[in-house]
Amino acid sequence: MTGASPKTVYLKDYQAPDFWIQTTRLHFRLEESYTEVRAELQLQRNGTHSRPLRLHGQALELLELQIDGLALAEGDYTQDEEGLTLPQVPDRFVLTSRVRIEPHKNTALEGLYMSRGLYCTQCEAEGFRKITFYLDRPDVLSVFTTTVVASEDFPVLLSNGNCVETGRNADGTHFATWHDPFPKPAYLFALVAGKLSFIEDRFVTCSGREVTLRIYVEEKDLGKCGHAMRSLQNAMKWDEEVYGREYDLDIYMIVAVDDFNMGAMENKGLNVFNTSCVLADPATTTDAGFERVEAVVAHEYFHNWSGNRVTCRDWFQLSLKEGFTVFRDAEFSADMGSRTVKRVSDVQLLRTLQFAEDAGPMAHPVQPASFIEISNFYTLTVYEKGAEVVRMIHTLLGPELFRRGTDLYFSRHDGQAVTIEDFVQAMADVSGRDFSQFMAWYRQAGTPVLRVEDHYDPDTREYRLTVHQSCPSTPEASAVQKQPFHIPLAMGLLGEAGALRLRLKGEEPGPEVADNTHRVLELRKPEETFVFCDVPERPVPSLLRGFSAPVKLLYPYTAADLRRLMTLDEDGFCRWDACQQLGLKTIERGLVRHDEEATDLIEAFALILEDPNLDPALVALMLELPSEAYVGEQQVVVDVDGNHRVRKSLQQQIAAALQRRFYSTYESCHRALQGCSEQVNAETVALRSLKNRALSYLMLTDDPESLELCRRQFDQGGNMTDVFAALTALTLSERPDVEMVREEALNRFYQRWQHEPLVVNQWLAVQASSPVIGDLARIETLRRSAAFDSRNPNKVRSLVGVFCNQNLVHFHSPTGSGYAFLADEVLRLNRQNPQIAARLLAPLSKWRRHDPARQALMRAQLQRIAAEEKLSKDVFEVVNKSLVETEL
Ligand code: B3K
Ligand code: ZN
Repeated sequence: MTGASPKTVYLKDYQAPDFWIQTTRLHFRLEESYTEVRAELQLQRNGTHSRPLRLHGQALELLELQIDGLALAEGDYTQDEEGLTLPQVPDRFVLTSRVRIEPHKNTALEGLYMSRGLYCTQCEAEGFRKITFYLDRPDVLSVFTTTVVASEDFPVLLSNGNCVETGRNADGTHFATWHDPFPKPAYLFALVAGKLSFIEDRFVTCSGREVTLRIYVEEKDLGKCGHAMRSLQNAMKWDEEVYGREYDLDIYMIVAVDDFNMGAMENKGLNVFNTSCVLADPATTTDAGFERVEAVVAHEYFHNWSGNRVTCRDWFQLSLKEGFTVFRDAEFSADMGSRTVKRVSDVQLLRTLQFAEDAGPMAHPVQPASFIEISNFYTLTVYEKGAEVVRMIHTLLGPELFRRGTDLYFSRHDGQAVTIEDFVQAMADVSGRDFSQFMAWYRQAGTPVLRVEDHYDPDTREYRLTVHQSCPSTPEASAVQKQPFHIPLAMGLLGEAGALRLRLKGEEPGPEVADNTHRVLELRKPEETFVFCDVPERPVPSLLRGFSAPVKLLYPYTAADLRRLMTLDEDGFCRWDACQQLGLKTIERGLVRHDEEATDLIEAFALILEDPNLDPALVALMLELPSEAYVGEQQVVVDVDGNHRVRKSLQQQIAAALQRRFYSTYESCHRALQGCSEQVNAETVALRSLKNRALSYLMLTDDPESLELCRRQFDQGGNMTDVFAALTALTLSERPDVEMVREEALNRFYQRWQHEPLVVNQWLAVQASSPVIGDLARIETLRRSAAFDSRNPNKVRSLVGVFCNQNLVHFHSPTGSGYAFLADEVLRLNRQNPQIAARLLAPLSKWRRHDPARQALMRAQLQRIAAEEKLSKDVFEVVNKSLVETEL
């Protein structure tokens, strides 16, 4: 990197804007090779200062500038790479600018760009400044009126709000004018223009207003929009019922585009979505894909209140909208499907990837104190840990008070740009509770560790539970500097026959205590002891029920304790986690002993497979051994090869020992699914997940019959979930008889689906993630093939991202070839699409967790990137923070 280093921005330096923009009138002329943007801004000085007007603006060719209709001369302003300065302006005036931009050349997919012939925008966080000169900060809210002019080659012209006028011009172009009555920050602006078809439906709100709902896609995809539309309607209804939130415009539009840096964007009234989060059809989309569409559609819809009506004061408050909205969408998904399954999959994500982020060089608090490039802070910490923090508030207050808190928050701050503190204050005001210690969750990075000890005294029948909390050092603070967290610890006690009643010492044995088998203990000090009375036998503690806090919990469970939890606990999450812990213990023993037998696991899994009361979807999850990533996350030095070897050996033992049971499970699920293979509902999804778990184990045996079964499922599967599960099983099997079948299946799959980009992505990902076939040679071949397109983020994620994050043995090849491959990719993307480049870097940034030989190789690649001449701010920040000398 040469030239000046990019600047760090600090939360403590926040200052209110010098000017407000009351109204914004935009006029876009979309020409063949460029776009002209005219902006008319009604500005107003904020206060009585005499500071200059400083507007953001990047890569804009300034054509004209006027104040109150009078053209400015060159000496009246200065322009630099970041924007425009006007030293002397009136207190209230209209600023008109005309600029030229080049959407066709915009490969960063930020600002106004083109995706497959379609104009679209992405403005969050700071993309609007690539469209016109503006106060591109979330605390400047303005009423937007937007006119889009284009040739008839772009028949659909959309922007935020309601369409107020359309028409034709004398030169053969046409136009549409949109008006959004709700003041909004520029990051919520959107424009779309192109050839699009749509499906339309409606929603009648709780106050009886009719809202038009439209989903715009390419004509070929019209048949795949039904699920997104139903999800939207369900989300609208749910938000009215659960949060009392009603939609506010006459129309709600979703547009699907192929080239998009993330999942979707909540622009007011005009969401822009990655096709992967809109399109769903049983023939082309797996059940997981359906769930993702439902979750993302809901998430963006919920932002209309948590993010748009009440927005963020500055980008350090990002979790104000994202953490809260993820919590809202998670609860929605839980209500639509299985609560436990949703919780388990969220916890899996958190405990592997977010915990790793929290332990790495990019670790930051949910409310970061500083950043170089805000795009790097759309992280699992801000989103998922942020959602956990909101969930803890919900747990501490209970649902009724929490709802009163959100009601107060929305009504108090409607139309404002606020802070995380404002959100928590509303919760404090309705409950009278003190959240000052709780704020550490927002301000301290790192995953707290709870070490739990207990003692049972059969004479006094007292059971003592002692919890020690600590938090490791992270870049912003060392362990000793950290304040203890206020932690809700949901728990219960299990006797041999099931739940025991709970009475804490000092509590009267009143009626509330009589049936009480569940408690939320509140931890505040580094060490706390809770004494339970009248405990008839030595109990097994069921701790962190529902994953009540994003912490690592350490308690010395025996295999028998875990079996009790697995079979008897009232909490589905703890039952699942008991399986994970048993799996983890067994893998860890296997790493030391080499000949570890899976006996405990086999016995436990046999019990689970026979439990008629368990939801098949939960059974499927319980039968899955902890992922290599999760196992690695527990280790000081990740044992990449050992984890893979031991996990695989245990899986094979389980498969061999329970083969008959897996066949019968497969058969019974298969029978139950007959005639409904095209349906996607909670029941069929659950049955398929269990059936395919059984298939995956069966394919680890040598039995020829299982290969036949797999083949049949691949050939006949009436839906993508089954077909893809069969293909996945083929790519994970090391049996010699599989080889030919596998390559043939991969070829046929590609031939069949090559014109469906989203299916091709799955095809890339299944190969990229396979430790059996996904070596670097194959990845490079795929990268050069017609199936790949380096400008499309979905393709880059499916091939490069999946290889580097999920195919641990090959990415971490001792030759260092995987690291060099990733560095090449990052350097290429650094110029083309910095956001994606920086994101891809994550696995290299975790170099300190590896053995010395790998550390040296990973570090060398980071240094190679750091030496690049023109590093984007995005990549600069990740590379430099990763290389900083301080030991974590
Ligand atoms: N708010 C957007 C994310 C924007 C990312 C900008 N780099 C999607 C969402 O969280 O809903
Ligand atoms: Zn969001």
